[in-house]
Parts: sequence; structure tokens; C-alpha cells
Amino acid sequence: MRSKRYAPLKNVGQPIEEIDLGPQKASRAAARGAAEFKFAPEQSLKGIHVPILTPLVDADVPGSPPEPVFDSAAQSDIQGNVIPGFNKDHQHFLFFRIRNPKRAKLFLRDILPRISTMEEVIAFRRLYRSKRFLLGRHNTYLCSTWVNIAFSRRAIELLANKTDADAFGDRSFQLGLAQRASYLGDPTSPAHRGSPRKWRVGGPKNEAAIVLILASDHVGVLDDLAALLKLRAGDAALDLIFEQRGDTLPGDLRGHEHFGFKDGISQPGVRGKLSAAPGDYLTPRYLAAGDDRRLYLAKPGQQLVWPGQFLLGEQRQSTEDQLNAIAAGSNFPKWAARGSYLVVRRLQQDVPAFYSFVARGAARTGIARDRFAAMLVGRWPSGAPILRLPGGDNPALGDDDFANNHFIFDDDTRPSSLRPIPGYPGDTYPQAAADFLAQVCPHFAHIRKVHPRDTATEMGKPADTFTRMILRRGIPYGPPLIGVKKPTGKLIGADRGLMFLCYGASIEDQFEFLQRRWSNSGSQPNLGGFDPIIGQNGRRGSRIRFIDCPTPAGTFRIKMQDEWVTPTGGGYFFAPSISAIRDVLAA
Ligand code: N7H
Repeated sequence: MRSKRYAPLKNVGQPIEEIDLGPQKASRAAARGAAEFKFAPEQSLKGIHVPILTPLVDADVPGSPPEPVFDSAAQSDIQGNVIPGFNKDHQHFLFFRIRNPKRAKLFLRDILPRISTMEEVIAFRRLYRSKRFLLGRHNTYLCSTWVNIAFSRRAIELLANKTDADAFGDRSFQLGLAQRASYLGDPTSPAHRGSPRKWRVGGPKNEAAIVLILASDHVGVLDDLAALLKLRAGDAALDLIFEQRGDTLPGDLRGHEHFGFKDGISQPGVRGKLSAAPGDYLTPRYLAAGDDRRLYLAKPGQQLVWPGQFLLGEQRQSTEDQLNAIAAGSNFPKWAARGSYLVVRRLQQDVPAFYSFVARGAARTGIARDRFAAMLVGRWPSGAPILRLPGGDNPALGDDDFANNHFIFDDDTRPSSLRPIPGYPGDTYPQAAADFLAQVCPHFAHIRKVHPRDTATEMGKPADTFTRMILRRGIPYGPPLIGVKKPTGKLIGADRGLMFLCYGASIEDQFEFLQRRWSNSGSQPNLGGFDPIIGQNGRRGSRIRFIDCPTPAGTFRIKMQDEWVTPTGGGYFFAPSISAIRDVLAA
């Protein structure tokens, strides 16, 4: 079935009017927009297929290049939040400074056995998925608790040596987030609330050397572990400079971020196998033999990418074609292989300011509020892509892992052909129609900015886009405001946002590229305005951005004066392999 096109547009791409909505401060009135916002609660698992992660023996694809095997030795050497990711409802981040490198090494030796590996996290995930499948519900009452660690460049110099620290080829890692802040478009005026000087951590005067990431299904266990590790760290002369709790939002908001949109849907599929056994892929392959896209996709819409995009020392993605790898990089000390760069950004979200903009932008353009908000993101609140359902949200699509990421932008999306999956009725939603002119999902939409999919960009072929992909590992912090009927002033003004974390093999070519080249640009990868979620304008002191909003009456250029996502801390780190911690950093 073809999706119905949104009404035809006039003067496509040519702004016919400039709209200046003026500044707006967070207030009770502004918060009303957030209270009235209708988000779609998560569906029960009934009728929704939950894939089990055991090997699908006939999933090998003739003609695809052989993928590296991450055997048990490799899996127990790679930190588990890099791959496959902790994905826990409760996380705690501890940021330390090193006072005494020798004593810091004792701490590292002490916690080494606690560091959670890829092997452990995959084993738990498989158990959890099969239990969830049996029970037909999310809550299996299975619990696990994980710990990971990462180091700044300065920490590596203190714990290893300057030569090794200098040998990390990523220039952004060398400089650190505070020095890259202005390049990222972060506020430079000292008076701005997002100025690095005001950051809780990671500013010019409070950079962290070590970050510990703790994650658990169980709040009490997480608290106990955080208390224990803080004590041990204190004994080892590690100064805690900042800590941040992150929690999945409660109730029907589970899995959604503070603006109310489901997050964590689209991730690259890391190529590689877990054993030489047929079909034992790190990222399970679900496309049927008859679907030619199974060479490139793990499940519909999930792009397969070579592991060297996320782990140093592994084969990287070719920019020439989607299928093939190029050789591993070598711009790092040998012991850094199987490690990954980690970007941490504490991004404060001003929910009233966002919904005030939505309400005023919708009123001025004549677009319904929920559609206007969805156009900013590129998905409806449930996670359903607007390109698949231009007419309105459908939570069942948002929750359908085999359909919610199945769309491309420039061409019609062909229906996918899946292997038989017990209990899955198939993807029966309308397929996305080509949106070359970005009439349905505008070029400025967050997901179109940071992942233009099949669209050629200023960088060339779409395959280049796959080298920009990141493994996102974020979690919200602070109390939700969305959907709260009568919020108190205290709740409206509470500090809330996203602990944004991502891993990659290059900070500069991946995270920074997405933020700076695409989100912060009104014209790249395509003309149409800034990314209204994370785009910043840091040029010549102006923070004003714009979006060219398509409407049936024509395209309106809407100025965005307020900022609703503000950096308030973070850091650039490196997450080494377990053996590198044991043999180099703790030695
Ligand atoms: Fe974004 N949001 O709620 O609007 N993001 N993001 N992000 N983001 C995504 O597909 C959001 C941020 C990416 O493959 C979704 O998982 C918010 C930064 C990428 O189609 C939603 C913040 C960067 C994707 C949000 C924020 C990115 C993505 C859709 C900050 C990198 C995958 C759900 C407060 C520079 C795109 C999903 C794809 C998706 C939101 C930050 C990147 C809803 C609120 C800093 C690569």
C-alpha cells in the first residue's frame, strides 16, 4: 500500500515568508504546551514480536564478505557498553580527577574484575530476550548490574606515558571537549547558561580524568554500588568532581526522552560474528533470502557497518560502497586496539521552551501541533517515522522493531522480505514514499540531519554517511514534565535532560561531524535549516537558527531564538579493552 502524500506544496524550498516568533521564557503558560502534549504509551508485548537473539543458522548470505569473529577471548576483552550497550533503566555516572597516579592504578586493579564485558552483556541479553519472549512482557524480573570505565587523554598520560597519550590520532580527543566546545557551536559568552565555564563537569577548570558508568535494573543495587565505588575511589586519591544519575522516564514514558519522543530506535548494526558457527552474528540478520538488501541490512532499516567504525584495530567501513571493508586504522598505540572513543554530553532540555516554540510555530504555519513537533524530530512521539505514516501517529508501528526503522528518504521504500519469524504478522504499514523534496520529513528534521540514509550529501555517496554513524548510549536525567497536568513551579524549573553518550572510532569524523557539519548547518547535508533539536549557531556571536518549514501554503522560514537543548557538561574519553587496563593503565 502506498502512503498518502501530505498536501502538495507550493514554492518548494523557496521561503515565502520569514516568521520571527520572538523570545519566550520558561513559564507556567509555556509549560502548558508540554502538559497538553499527547504521547503514545508503550504497547503491551501482546501481538508484537520480540526477537530472540540465538543464532539463525541459515542467516549466512552468499556473496557477502567474511566478517571478523569475536571469539570468547575478544568478547571478554571489549567493554560491554561499547558493544552491545548496557541499555539499562538506571545508570549512574561518576567523574573523577586523579590526584596520585600510583594509587589510581591500585583502584584500577581493584575494580578490573567488576568491569563488564561484551561477553557478559550479550549473555544476559540473550537470556533476557528469551525470557521476555516466553513471558510476553517486558518485565521479566531478571536483573543485572554493569560497570564500565573510560579515560581522558590526560589520564592516559598520567597512567601510561606522554608518548602513548600523544599517539592517539584523534585530534579532538587530544584537545578535549572544553577546547572543542566553540567548534561544536557551544555558547562562548561567559554569561550564557551553556558556557563551558559553567559546566558541571568538563569545563576548562573541571575536566574529568576518569568516568565510571554504572548501570542496573535495580535502583537499590545501583545506589549501593555507586556508594562502594566512591569509597574505594576516595581511598585511591581519586577526587569525585561530579556525579549524575540517569533514569528511564517512568510509566508510559518508558523509553522516551524529555520532549516525549521514543529514543534509542535506530542504531547501526555492527558487522561481525560471535563464533564461526553458521548464522552466529553479533547483530542478528532477519532479511529473507529473496531480499537483496540482506547484504547491507541486519533488519529492515538497520544498516550493517564494519566494526572498525567503533572499535580501534578492526576493519573499517569503505566510503566507496556499503558492502566492503577497508583496512583497520593504525593511528593509536597498539594496546588501544579493541577500545573505543567515548563522547559524554550532559544536554539540558528546556521542555517548556520547546513546546512554546511548537505551539507558536504550529499556529503561525497552520500545521497541527503534534505534526509540527513530529516534523522537528522526523518521528511521531511513539517512534513511528512520519515518512511511513504522514497522516498521524500509530504506537503499534513505533513499537514494531521490524518496521519502525524501515524507510529511506529519496526513493520509494520497497517492502522488506523477512525470514519467517514466529508470531510476527509482518510489516503491514504503508511503505514510505519517496520524499526527495523533503515535503513530509523536512531536511531539518533531527533524524534526517544526523542520518540522511540514501541521500547523497555534500560528502558524496550515501556510503560516506555510514562512516558517520555512532553507537548511542544515552539516558534521560531529571524528573519528567511532559504530560504532567498541573506542574508546580519547582517541577517546571527542575534540571532535566539527556546524558548523551556515544562511542566511535573517531570523535572528529563521527560525533563532531554530525553535530558541527550537519546539525549546526542551515544548508548541509541539504538546504532546509538547522537541526531544531541539537543544532547550534555559534557563529559571530549569534545563537539564532532557522528552519525552512514546508506547509501547504508554501515554505516558511522560521527563526529559532530560544534554545531548548543546552550543553552543561561532558568530556571526551577513551574506553580501552580490559587487557589494556590490566597491562598498561593499571600496571
Ligand atoms: Fe538524537 N529527540 O528526542 O528528538 N534522537 N537526540 N542525537 N539522534 C534520535 O532513532 C534527541 C543527539 C542521533 O538513524 C531520535 O533512536 C534529543 C546528539 C542519531 O535515523 C530522537 C537529543 C546526536 C539518531 C532523538 C538528541 C544525536 C538520533 C529518534 C538531545 C549526535 C539516529 C529515535 C537532548 C550528534 C537517527 C531513534 C537515525 C535519533 C532526540 C541528541 C544523534 C527522538 C532530545 C547530540 C544518529
